[in-house]
Amino acid sequence: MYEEIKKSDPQLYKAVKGEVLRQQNNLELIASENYASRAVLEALGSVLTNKYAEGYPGKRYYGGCEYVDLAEKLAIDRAKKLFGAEHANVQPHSGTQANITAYLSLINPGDTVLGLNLSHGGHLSHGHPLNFSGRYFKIVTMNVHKDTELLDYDEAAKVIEKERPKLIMAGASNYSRIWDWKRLKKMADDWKAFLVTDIAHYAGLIAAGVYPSPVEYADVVTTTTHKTLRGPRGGLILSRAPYARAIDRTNFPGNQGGPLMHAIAGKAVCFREALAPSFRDYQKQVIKNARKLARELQARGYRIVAGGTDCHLMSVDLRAKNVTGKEAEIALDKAGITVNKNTIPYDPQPPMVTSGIRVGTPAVTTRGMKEREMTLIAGLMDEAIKHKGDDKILKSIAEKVRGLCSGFPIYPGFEK
Ligand code: DSN
Repeated sequence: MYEEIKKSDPQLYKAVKGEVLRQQNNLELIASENYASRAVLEALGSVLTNKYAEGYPGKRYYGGCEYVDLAEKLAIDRAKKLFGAEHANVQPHSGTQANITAYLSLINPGDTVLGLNLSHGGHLSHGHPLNFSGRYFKIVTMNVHKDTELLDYDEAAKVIEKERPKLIMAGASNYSRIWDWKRLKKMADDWKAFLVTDIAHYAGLIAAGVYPSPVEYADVVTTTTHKTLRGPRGGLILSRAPYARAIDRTNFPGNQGGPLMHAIAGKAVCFREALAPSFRDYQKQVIKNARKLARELQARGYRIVAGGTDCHLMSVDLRAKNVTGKEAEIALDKAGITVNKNTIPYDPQPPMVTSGIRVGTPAVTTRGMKEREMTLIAGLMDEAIKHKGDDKILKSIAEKVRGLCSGFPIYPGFEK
């Protein structure tokens, strides 16, 4: 595999080959990562990358678009069918760009936006002061309740009444329980705010019908296509029909230039895969695995934020183990287990240290792991965290991880 790169660019080949082996030999527990299918990879590596196609199918600024039009139409139709949406724009290069388009289609710079507190599970593009969202909009936040660690809807309602946001941005990159989309829609309607839901993390679960969909409630829904949805890296916007024109014009020419046609082809492949019955089985297993992993970690003395999970991820509070998120991330990395440090709600530690790690099961489930392996993984994680200062033990755990992973090949043949 990768013969041309190997021949022409040995330096880069090292990076590509190294990454193939890292993915195969390590346990990937980063909640936002997954392994795209070979068909998705083929689309991404296709000649569609050569084509400029500013505009939309049938209305382009370049000639020669008949085949990329076909790809984009397939992606649009499949996305609409998959999520039951009235309109789909498949051009956003990323989730953040989808969010830029969503905001600027509905409100103006300077307007007030309500988003989930970043350290309670929110996302940079929902109002971080250094992000465009925090720079161009006045951000007010919703929080999780200190005791339950569930979204505090009553407090959010009070914030809405006081601050009158023009737009509510609901969604998270680290919230393990169910969002009450219907309640949020009512709260938005009460004060004539738009409801945008960013389902980047839950998209695959929602497409499979194993997590509630906001599509019937939200004015606009944004997502990435590469997390639980298991497609190519990229973004997607779904909306009600009346917003279609504003969304399309804001995304192009408002926010992006030429669409990445190879990525759009990859999205078409991914949406077709997600429409297949086997995708539902996969997503059910993702949740079963996450719940099992949470229980196994709890049994080993780890506290799971909000008491458990209803989706693909969980936040693990490490304070009882006297370990920071940063230390755990480093130790686990040395043991071949990849996670990211993450603040827990009301975290006493700063964001570069944190008291927690975020753990997710989409990637390990794609490679075929089930509940039995979740028990093994919890044990390996615990062993690594306990021996965080002992590189020799961490190396021996990495060997065990490698042994476990060898039974679950991801892309057989890629390593040759
Ligand atoms: N970086 C993504 C995540 O890890 O959740 C969000 O953009």
